[in-house]
Amino acid sequence: MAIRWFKKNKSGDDASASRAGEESRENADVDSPKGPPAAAGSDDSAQESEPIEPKTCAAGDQQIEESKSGFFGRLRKGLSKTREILTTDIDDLFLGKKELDAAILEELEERLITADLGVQTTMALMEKISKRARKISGPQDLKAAIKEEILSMIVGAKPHPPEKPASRPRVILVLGVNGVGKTTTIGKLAARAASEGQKVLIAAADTFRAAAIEQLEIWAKRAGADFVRHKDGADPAAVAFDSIEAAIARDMDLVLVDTAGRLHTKVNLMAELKKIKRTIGKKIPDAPHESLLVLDATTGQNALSQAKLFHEEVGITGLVMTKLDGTAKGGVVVSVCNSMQLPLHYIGVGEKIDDLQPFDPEQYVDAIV
Ligand SMILES: Nc1nc2c(ncn2[C@@H]2O[C@H](COP(=O)(O)OP(=O)(O)OP(=O)(O)O)[C@@H](O)[C@H]2O)c(=O)[nH]1
Ligand SMILES: [Mg+2]
Repeated sequence: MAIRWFKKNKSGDDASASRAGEESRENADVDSPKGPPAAAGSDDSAQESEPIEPKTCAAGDQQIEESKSGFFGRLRKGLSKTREILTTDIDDLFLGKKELDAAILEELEERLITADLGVQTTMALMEKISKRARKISGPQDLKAAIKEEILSMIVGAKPHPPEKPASRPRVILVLGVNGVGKTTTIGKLAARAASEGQKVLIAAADTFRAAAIEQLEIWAKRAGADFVRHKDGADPAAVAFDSIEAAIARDMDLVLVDTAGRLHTKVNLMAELKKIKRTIGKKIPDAPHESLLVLDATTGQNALSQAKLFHEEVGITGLVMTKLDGTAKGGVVVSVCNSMQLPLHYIGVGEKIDDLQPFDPEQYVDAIV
């Protein structure tokens, strides 16, 4: 059933995958003329590109306003399209009958795939629901069963409070394909940390895209974070290196490193990320303490393949899922959590500075079912 549906719709998936790739640095190269020359066989090229005097921004001019219920309200609203697909008319499905029969199961299966749970996760969920079928009588039972089984699939992705790193500052490297929301997420994370009293420094290691540095600097100002940049086209590893050095000198608590969007299939761009990681590790041996992969929920199942490939290539420690506001593809969270053994640290539900919250599996299930 699901396979038949999947085949029918696969052409659509491919289209979204190639859309995600279109804007990527398809032809960019680690040693492309856009970047500075890399030193032969050495990561110490990090020191070669010309630094511009790091700037310090004024202390936090924006407070994070949030209340749990307020955020849940926004989460529910943002995920209303997903919820509609999953649960609307479940009552109608049972029309005149009490038992969960094959026709209802087939309809449910189609809904799970439409909400972007992916074929594998849908199959696993259907198996669990089918096993409980005899005990399900009526729509409320079915909704409760879906809720429970989805929760069991995503609860493992609940993030644990970060361990205190052996060394300060804590360094978080942020990566992902083009346009997923890396820079925005860094701005939001910086604001959260600053509002908790942490001293935050943001490193502009996306030196590739025009205006990327200015965009990040605006976020740094809003969050009240320090900001370290080089010239456009500089070696991103050099920016990372100087940022860590500045953060140590200024006794910072947290360094957030922005990187250029890159397609997960481009070997040379993955090599560039590995170099950034190695360079950071030269200054602080156990850093980066986190390599956060940002995924855009609206890309649906493509987000899952990004997660798999980035993890294989550079080793990520956790995930952030953005753009859950207004998407009908909220099921991708279930799919990613079920398939990847990684914590989902944050979810983004809007473009504003306080539109980022720690992932809470119970809340998430309540918002989609
Ligand atoms: N609706 C919504 N939009 C978001 C969210 N997060 C980011 N965006 C928007 O997505 C767009 C891209 O965000 P960026 O932060 O620039 O993405 P990026 O990954 O840094 O992009 P590149 O640096 O070009 O690879 C911007 O218009 C953001 O406002 C979110 O949670 N919800
Ligand atoms: Mg960016």
